[in-house]
Amino acid sequence: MKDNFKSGFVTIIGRPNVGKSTLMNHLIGQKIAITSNKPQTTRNRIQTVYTDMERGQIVFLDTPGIHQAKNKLGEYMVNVAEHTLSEVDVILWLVEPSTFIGAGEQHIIKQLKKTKTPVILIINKVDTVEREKILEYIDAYRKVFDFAEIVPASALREQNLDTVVDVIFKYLPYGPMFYDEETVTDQPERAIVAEIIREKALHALDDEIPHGIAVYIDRMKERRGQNIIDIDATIVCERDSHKGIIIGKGGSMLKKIGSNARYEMERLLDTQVNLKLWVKVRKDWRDSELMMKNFGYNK
Ligand code: GDP
Ligand code: K
Ligand code: MG
Repeated sequence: MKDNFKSGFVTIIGRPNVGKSTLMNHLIGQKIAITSNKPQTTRNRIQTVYTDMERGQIVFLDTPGIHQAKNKLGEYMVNVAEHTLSEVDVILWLVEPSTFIGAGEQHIIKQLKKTKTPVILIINKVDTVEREKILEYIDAYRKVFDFAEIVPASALREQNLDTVVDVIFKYLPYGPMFYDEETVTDQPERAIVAEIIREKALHALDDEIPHGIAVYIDRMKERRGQNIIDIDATIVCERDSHKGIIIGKGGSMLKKIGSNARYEMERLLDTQVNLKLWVKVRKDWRDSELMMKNFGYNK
């Protein structure tokens, strides 16, 4: 390790769907956080690690979005996000490429003004706009907050991500390695597997249901001497009608979710996966702290 090795914590904040999870996955070069075009895809704080033996180690915290809470799960998610701001060394704020700074952004600015942590603004998804417009967006944001840096980028197309890493290192303090070189996340395999199933369900289902689902792993076991893992998992939803939709005609929807999830698990775990899925109804679990704890959303 070098004398001038840097290390620290970086939180990625921003409104739902701006690309926070996508950015984190592409920065560390591995898909850990699930992504989808639906808001509130990310519920817990997920930690990932980027190590460059020459420069340092960045620990990223992918947080749920900062927004107005509607139920206990919402409150929990907002708490996790706002709490993180003062604990980290650098804040990455992701925004859509636009000059419009609305109520959601104003709410975030209010939170940012409470901390002394340097804020790097990432104007994401610049692959979707004309190059000439980017300066206007930078200008609009420069006026509303004193950013340490402003970087236009595309998380999805991996444009300008080297610059993102460079500016993060610029603001990180000198420090030790927190994790060994191979570590990419603090998430246990079981949690990642559950999240993969939740992602495939989000992708396959209509807008109404996904907010109300949780996934837990009943069993995850490697068959001795064989390159195969048996995984039993349960998708929890809030209504009987939702259960019907998740299962689908003749089980077709559940089959689709299962085979998409299995494909990705096999790539992640580098083994064959035998996945069995169940669906259960737990009415209003998002308003029950006890049930939330059960599904891994701990205060
Ligand atoms: P999060 O809610 O902020 O974590 O957002 P996600 O990472 O889940 O991404 C939301 C959606 O935006 C997904 O469909 C992504 O594929 C898409 N997305 C993320 N980054 C980019 C980008 O740089 N360009 C484009 N075109 N789409 C992006
Ligand atoms: K999302
Ligand atoms: Mg996310």
